Parts: sequence; structure tokens; C-alpha cells
Amino acid sequence: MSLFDDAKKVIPGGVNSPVRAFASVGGEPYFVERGYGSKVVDTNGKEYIDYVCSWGPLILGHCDQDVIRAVKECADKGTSYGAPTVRETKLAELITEMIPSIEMVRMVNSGTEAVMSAIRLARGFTNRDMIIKFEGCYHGHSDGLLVKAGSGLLTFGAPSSPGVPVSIAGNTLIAQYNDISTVDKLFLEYPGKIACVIVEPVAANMGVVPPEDNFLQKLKTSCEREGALLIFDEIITGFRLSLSGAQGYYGVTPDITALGKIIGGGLPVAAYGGRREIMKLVSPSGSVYQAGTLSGNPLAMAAGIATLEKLKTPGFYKKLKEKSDYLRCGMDENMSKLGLKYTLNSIESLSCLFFTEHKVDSYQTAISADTKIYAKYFHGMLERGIALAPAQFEAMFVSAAHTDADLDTTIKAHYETLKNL
Ligand code: KE4
Repeated sequence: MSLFDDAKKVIPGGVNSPVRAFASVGGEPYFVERGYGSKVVDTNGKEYIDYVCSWGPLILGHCDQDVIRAVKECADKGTSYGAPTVRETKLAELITEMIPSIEMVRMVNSGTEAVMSAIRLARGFTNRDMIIKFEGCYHGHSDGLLVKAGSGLLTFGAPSSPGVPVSIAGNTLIAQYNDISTVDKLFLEYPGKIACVIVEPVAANMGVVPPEDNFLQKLKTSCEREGALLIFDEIITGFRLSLSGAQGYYGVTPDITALGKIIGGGLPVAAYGGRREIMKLVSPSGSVYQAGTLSGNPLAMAAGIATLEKLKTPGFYKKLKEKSDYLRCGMDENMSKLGLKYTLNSIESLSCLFFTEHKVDSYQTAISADTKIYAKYFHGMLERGIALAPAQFEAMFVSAAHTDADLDTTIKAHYETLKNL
């Protein structure tokens, strides 16, 4: 009996989140015993250079000592109080200082909850019901967003999920990422009915697809023209692309931002925020209801504060970009040496190797990638001690803890794996 067999007896699919089950790459998932720096160690003692990084939160790497110390200090005083604490104010102040479009912010416990609440707020603010999302973008598993979602749903080829009533999914309109005409067409079809457009400013759940041709600014212009709110789901890009996320990187300001992952430093924290005029509608200051027993949990706040404080270190993002560029160049060089033309999309410390020769700038081109070759690549790299996302339509994350030696080992493993595909 394997650990996975034991888990499957008592947990659906043996995992607490579907993509971890290796369904799209085959084989059994490794169980992690511990992590440190750029590494994870499985229960057999095998060590991997980790590019999953808990799906984004661990921009500092595993077991960052400042984060651990902060959590331990906090834990010595208790785990949760159900009453306000100064740490919640401190993390909120850090976020509002680092992302100017966010004047007020509400903490929640997962990205799903952040996006679900942001959409309710947009509907409450505009008094409209319909929303626009993009095919292949993933915003968590709340009912209205499990419509042509990305991430694990893409891999499973299940464009939406059973259990989502048509009456709810029917309020979700689908546009194509990087194609503003599909958005404007929907605004024409449903004038005055669309509360918001929600977008991953860099799509990272169909693999990594950056915005092109001023797409984000065009989205903002269309939303302003139509009286709809623009929501940036920065749960991956927030504090990943820059100290002020994708909105700072591209210079486009949304009305509401959803955050997660990095702001919790690996503990369950997410948040949604925006300008005061909108956020004051959130209960108890306003009538848009949202609540959470463990929202603003002190341990999670401590981890988030310690993480964001370190990101403010001068040169942090410059160094992270140097590491990521070094890795990308090494991988590109390998492919030209081997005469391979796979598409490597990369932006700052986010990347994705698509097993297609098409330029990948949309959902349709992303899904032209060959998931069977990806599965072989994934296992070839795993055997060589490199842990990647166990699915083609995810991102590869570089952390501050990845050393030059790690990157060289990865480039070598990448060459050997592609050569033997
Ligand atoms: P959570 O509810 O999983 O905390 O966040 C949902 C979410 C929202 N928005 C974006 C842009 C996201 O990427 C996510 C979650 N990301 C996936 C990986 N692509 C988490 C991994 C998983 O599902 O296990």
C-alpha cells in the first residue's frame, strides 16, 4: 500500500486539490516530508529543486527563516481570537502602501473567496448581474467562475463542473484573452447589464500567456465606457511581477484587485481591495455581505507581513529577474541546440514551456500544446530531481532561494530530458 493508496481511502482522489494528483501526467504523486530554500524532500528522502513553490506563494523559497520566526513568535501567543489584531492592520497597511489602487482591503482565506467576494462587490456597486471572464482563465472554484475555467479544469477537459446551476453560469459571459473585440461584442449584446470584467492580468492558468497589444488598457477603456468595473485577479501576479503586481508592471489600474498566495507567505491568506468609494460598501461599513471565521488569522498575517517586508528589500525583483532570465536563456539555448521549436513563454519569474510550435498568445494556441509530451517531460525532469507543475497548463515559479547551481542543474536536466523525449 502506498501513501497515495492510503490517502485515496479517505480523501477524494487522495489529494486536497485536484491538480496535485498527477492525473494529467500519470504516475503517483510524491509526498513531501519537508522543504528548505529551493528544495523539497519527499518521504523517501529524495530531494527536488522545486518550481511549484506551492503554486506561487513561496517567492522567498521554502522555510524562509524570517517567515518561520514570525509565525513561531505569533503561535506562542495563540492561533486565533475572533477579534481584531494589530497584525491585520499592519498587513493591510503594507498592501495599500505597495499597491496604490488599493485604498482599503479585506482579508479572506483563499483566492476563491477573494474573487467570489470581489464579484459580489462589483454587482452590489453597479447593481448589475452579469460578468465577463476569459476562456482558460481560472479564478477559483466559486460557482459562477467554473465556466470554461483554466488550471486543473483545462487539463481535465471539463469546461465547467457538474453542480453549477445554469441559472448561475448563465450570468457568466466568456470572452477570449488578448482579443478586446470579443469583450466589446458582449458589451454591445448586453448593454447596461455587465457588472464587471475579471481578468488574470497575465494569464497563468492556461500556462503563462502575457497580455499583448495594450490589452489591459483596452479592457480598462471598455469598462469605463460601459460603466462596468475592471477586476484584476492578481492572486498569482500580485507581488510576483513587481512590488505592485501586474498593475504596477503594466501601468494599468483596475477598480478592484484580488490577491492571494504571496501575501500569506504559504499560509492561507487572500484579499480583495480597491478604492474607498467601492470598498466602503463591504459589510459592516456597507451592505455587501462577506465574512470569515479565520479571516485575518494572526499566524497567517505574521507570515504575510514577514514576506512582504522582505520583498521591499532594494534589488529583490532585479535579482529574481536575473535568475529567471538565466534559466530562460539556458532553456532556449538547449532547444536551439536540439533543433526543437517548443514555445517558452516567460515574464519575470513566471514561465511555461508549451509543447507546441505555435506562438502562444491566446487560449486556442495554448491548448494546441501536446499534453502527452508534457507528461513525458515532467517525468523526465522529476527523475533528474526537478519538480515542475504536474500539468501543462500551469506556471513554473522561480524563487529568491533558487541558486545559480540550482539553475545550472535545471538547465542540464532540461537538455537531457528533451534529448531523450
Ligand atoms: P485558491 O482558492 O486556490 O487559493 O485560489 C484560486 C485562484 C484564483 N485566481 C488565480 C489566478 C489562481 O491561480 C488561483 C489558484 N491557482 C491554482 C493553480 N493554478 C492553485 C493550485 C490548485 O488549484 O491546487
